[in-house]
Amino acid sequence: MNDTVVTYRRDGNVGVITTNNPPVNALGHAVRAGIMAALDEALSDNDAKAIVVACDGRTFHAGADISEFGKPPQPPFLGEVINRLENCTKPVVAALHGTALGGGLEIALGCHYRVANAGAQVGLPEVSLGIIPGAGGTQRLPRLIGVAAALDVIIGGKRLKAAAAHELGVIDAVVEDPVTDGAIAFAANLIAAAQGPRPIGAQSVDGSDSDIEEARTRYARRYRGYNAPFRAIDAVEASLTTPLAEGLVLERKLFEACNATIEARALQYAFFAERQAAKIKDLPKETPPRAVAQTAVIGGGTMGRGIAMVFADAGLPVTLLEISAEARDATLTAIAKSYDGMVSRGRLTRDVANDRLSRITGATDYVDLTAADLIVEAVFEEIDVKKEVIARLDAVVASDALIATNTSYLDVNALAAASAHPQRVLGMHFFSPANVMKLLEVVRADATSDTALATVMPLAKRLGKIPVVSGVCHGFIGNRMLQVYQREANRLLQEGATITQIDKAIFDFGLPMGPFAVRDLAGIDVGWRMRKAFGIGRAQDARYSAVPDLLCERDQFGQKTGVGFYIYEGGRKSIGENPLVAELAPAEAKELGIARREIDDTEIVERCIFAMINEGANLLDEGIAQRPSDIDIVWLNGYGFPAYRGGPMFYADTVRIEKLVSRLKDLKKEYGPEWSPAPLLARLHKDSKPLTSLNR
Ligand code: 3H9
Repeated sequence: MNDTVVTYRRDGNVGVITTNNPPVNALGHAVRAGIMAALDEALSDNDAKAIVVACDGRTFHAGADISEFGKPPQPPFLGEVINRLENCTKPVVAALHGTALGGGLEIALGCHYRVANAGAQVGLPEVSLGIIPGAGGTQRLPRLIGVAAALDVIIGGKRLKAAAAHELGVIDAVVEDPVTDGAIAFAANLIAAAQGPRPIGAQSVDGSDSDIEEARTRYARRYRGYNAPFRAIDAVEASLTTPLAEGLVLERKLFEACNATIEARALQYAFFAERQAAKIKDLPKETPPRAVAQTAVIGGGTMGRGIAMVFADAGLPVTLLEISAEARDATLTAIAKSYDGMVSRGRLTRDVANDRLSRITGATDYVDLTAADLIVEAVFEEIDVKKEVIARLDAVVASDALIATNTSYLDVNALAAASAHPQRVLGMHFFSPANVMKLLEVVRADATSDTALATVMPLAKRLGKIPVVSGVCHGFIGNRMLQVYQREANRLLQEGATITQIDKAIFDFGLPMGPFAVRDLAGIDVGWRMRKAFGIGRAQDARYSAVPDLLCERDQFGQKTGVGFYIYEGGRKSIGENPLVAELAPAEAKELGIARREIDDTEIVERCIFAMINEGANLLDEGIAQRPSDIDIVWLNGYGFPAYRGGPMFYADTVRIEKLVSRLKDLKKEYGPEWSPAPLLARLHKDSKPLTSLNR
């Protein structure tokens, strides 16, 4: 097998080692063993005076094989392969294209010279997988480019494009395609100039303790709750004072300790979960997508504007329909202002911003949408308004054009029925701000065609989104779970906890904000209007908390009105709790006959998070979510669930289903049937299986 994964050939007096391990030339066991065998050949080939290490296919090695990390390691280890490359007596040149990441870059750093084509990128993304570079990256990169720049790559996750990598000295030359030929020519020049091996390990390190301390401070907030980034800083610190061989031993130790953490399991799980989410179980693989060349958005509110920018950013022309010329112009002005902001913050060049803006055309007449292949409606969250929009679209667009609704709660089946071609209707639930948030819930109505799904899932990736398919229910996957999470937060407030305590307990668990702070940010009125529209209140839930509604009745909507659960000064900065909340909550408890008491943080976290997990299990049983990992991807990318906990369903397994079910039963005794363990959890408990065993 090694023979076919890694091959050796000679081109003139250059030996060429080539890996071909699709899709990304991951450095699994066969590749490592193959490179070792090919090196034997290259070193014993007397006619080979230099060696090139290259890959076929779309990329140079994109890293170690992540799927091997949970299994017992099999020699040769990557570090051994790399040490052998570095110690080669013949000069070794790496030929980089695509994404030379993690172990891929480490291989290149073991080589004596590196060339890349213009499109290549290099990086060390290990901390995003809960580990540190484990094959020399923390020791060789600082030696090559200095500690400060290495920390940007290793901890900051900075990917360097070929030109930047060249400027920093990571690569020696940018060459024409095909890159392997460029590397062979580079090697031939080395031979001609009698240039020998040039191991990085022999170089000294440019940096100081203050670089290390600065990084510890700089990344403390970004990586709150994480382990790996700080162990990576420890490893880089060692490069300052220890010889390479010692540094490598320490790095390996830290790598192994990191790889044994829940954080590593969680982040590696999330890596594969994200890719799995793009796959729809019962969608025939060969279903051809519909071409999407022209898009349209209806409604220029916050969501509509953001969605139009998503299309424009991805290179798709988009027509934005508004109700009047004034509204259209105001929308286009607001979009131009958003791009201006990005330019002034240095996030885009003026040319790129202008290019994107030029793809957005305003319109006020449905006939201007005739050519659209995909139309996303983002009008007012009112079913009759949306039905009318869909019917009007039906009259002008091609009968197979796709119509997506950006609704957060409405019944997508009912909306699809407003079209004469319900198979073309689906939900595309973007999260706010649409041009920033990665998550896209793709809502599959009963009649939605395979073609519609086969079009939108890959399109989402092109748009830079992470798509997760959801069935139709109130709130789909994310917001349905959010509702029970908020329900529990409200109840804890009724029962005696303060909003500050609840928010802090959830923040300490790892979410970026607690449930009350989030609602103040998004606007408490959003949920209030939705509940009014759906008639949600005490009729369905005897312990329904009216506190948020009572605030809204006083026009206290959160940050935008300067007061919500908290009071704000100068817009976003909270200066303390709104005293009204501390009056309303006990009054409500009294009215409902609830005895107030001291509540500890463990109970707060358990009730908020376990309620959400139980609802997630119901979503699986109802077939709304395809697999537990899809739910995790929704919560990691749409709601800031701490990635080092893997998402609510992965987290449930770390708590253990047995403990979860037992706690749910206790809560049921105390609070009622809404705490009944989901039938799926009860079954898993009976069979002693984790939730993640259902991922496929
Ligand atoms: C590391 O190197 C540790 C070392 O320091 C030392 C250890 C001792 N392994 O993303 P895509 C699969 S840690 C296994 O859709 P794209 C992926 O699951 C590693 N499988 O393509 C998918 O499978 P499927 C450091 C991998 O073009 C298929 O390949 N490296 C790996 O959008 C296509 O992937 C990284 O963290 C892997 N390393 O993006 C890089 N990578 O088709 C991780 C991919 O069955 N990879 N697969 O769903 C990436 O960031 C992207 O895959 C990449 C391509 C940018 C390369």
